[in-house]
Amino acid sequence: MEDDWSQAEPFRIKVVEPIRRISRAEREQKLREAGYNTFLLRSEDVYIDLLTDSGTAAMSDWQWAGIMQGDEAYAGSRSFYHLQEAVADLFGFSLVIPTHQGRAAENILFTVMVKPGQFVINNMHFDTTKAHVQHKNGIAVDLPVPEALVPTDQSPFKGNMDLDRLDEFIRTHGRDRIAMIMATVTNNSAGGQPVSLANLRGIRKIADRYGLPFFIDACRVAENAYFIKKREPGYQDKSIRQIIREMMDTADGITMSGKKDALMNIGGFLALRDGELYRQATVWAVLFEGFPTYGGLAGRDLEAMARGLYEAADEGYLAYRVGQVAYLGQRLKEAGVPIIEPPGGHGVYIDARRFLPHIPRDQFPAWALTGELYLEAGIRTVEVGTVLAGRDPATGENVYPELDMVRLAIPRRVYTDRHMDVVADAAARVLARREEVRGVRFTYEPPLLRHFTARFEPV
Ligand code: PM9
Repeated sequence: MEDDWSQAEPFRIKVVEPIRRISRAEREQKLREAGYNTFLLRSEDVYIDLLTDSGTAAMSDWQWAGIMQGDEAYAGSRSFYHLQEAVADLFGFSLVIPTHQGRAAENILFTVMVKPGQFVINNMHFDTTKAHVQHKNGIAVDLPVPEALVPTDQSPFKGNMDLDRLDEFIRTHGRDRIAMIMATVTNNSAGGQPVSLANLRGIRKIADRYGLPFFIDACRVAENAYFIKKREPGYQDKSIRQIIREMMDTADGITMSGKKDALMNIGGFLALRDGELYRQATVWAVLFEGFPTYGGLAGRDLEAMARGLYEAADEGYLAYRVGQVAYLGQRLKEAGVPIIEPPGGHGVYIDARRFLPHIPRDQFPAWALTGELYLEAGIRTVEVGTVLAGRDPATGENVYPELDMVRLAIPRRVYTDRHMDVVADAAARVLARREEVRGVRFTYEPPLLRHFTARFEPV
């Protein structure tokens, strides 16, 4: 029953936020005004907002009650200790530094651990993680398994790191050139695909062989644990909380964006085992984020985050959550929309080169598709493709990634499956008239992180 994605949402809706769909003519105008960039649309002009699953969750009544009970002391607030207890209880780390969001935990960790010229090896870095490595003059290396880049490959753990390449990379470059190994669970840049416990244990073994630290980017840890329970032999009868703990036991610490699997609208933390590392990290935490018991957050945020961590580790919630993503994936597949298979934990990714084969890569098919989905039904999505990949600094040429994708990221506990039907039907209608869809070209291209503020026009 828990497995069945047709089961209804495991909550009643107590508060609603009205949304509206503006007319097609208005959407055309808004998209033109936004330079054909969905980041530059106002959310009130969006009907179904699948831009990100980050910071967009609906909090529960228990979390809202925690907001009222937050202890707003500058130092040593009760709510900090509640967060610390939750992290110790669920993840097994006794040392916690709250941060205003996930990338701030990355900033502190890499400031302490990455020396100029050192590598950080990840299954696949998320953009902010990579940027923070580079900001410390480190070099970010991705070592995904090959199947991660094959859209129709049905392997259960396409988020895994390639362990052979990991070992070879360390041997080639020498352990002193490696600052740390990291695993991102689930692997967002590869379509929200999970990492197996066998893979995490394999990374730990290699880390131990060379005496290297191993950290987990844990922002979607609960969704990843659900996939382990469903797909990895030997875990069917373990609870989500047991699996989360086994995952965490492989690592020296984690960075966490509370905006994902802590069901928060803001917040994050760094969690560690080692007292000396913690002491070094707190120095930078004070400088970047604030006193180490509040870390850029209000007591009420700490309280709600502690509660959100427990709620996200609930198996019934996860069955609904991952089930809703699977439901959208299934509906899209039935309509003939090419997607990255199997669907990941937090969203469905459309394979835009197969969707729009007539649009050349330098006219950004995935970007063009984000505009069409907005025009068709007011749906906001995001490109994870050539525009995001940017240019090669040496040649100035576009970097063409293996996959040009459109991400449909589903906010947690926000939309019903009826909304998912609207999304699937709209994508099917665009597919039916895909020959009409044109590519786009830049009218303004910023030099860095171009996807956020670039402007385009149809070719
Ligand atoms: N991820 C996302 O939409 C939000 C920011 S970009 C629009 O997927 C991983 C795996 C992430 C992530 C954010 C962060 C940073 C770290 N790791 O956004 O700083 O997916 O809380 O987390 C976004 P913060």
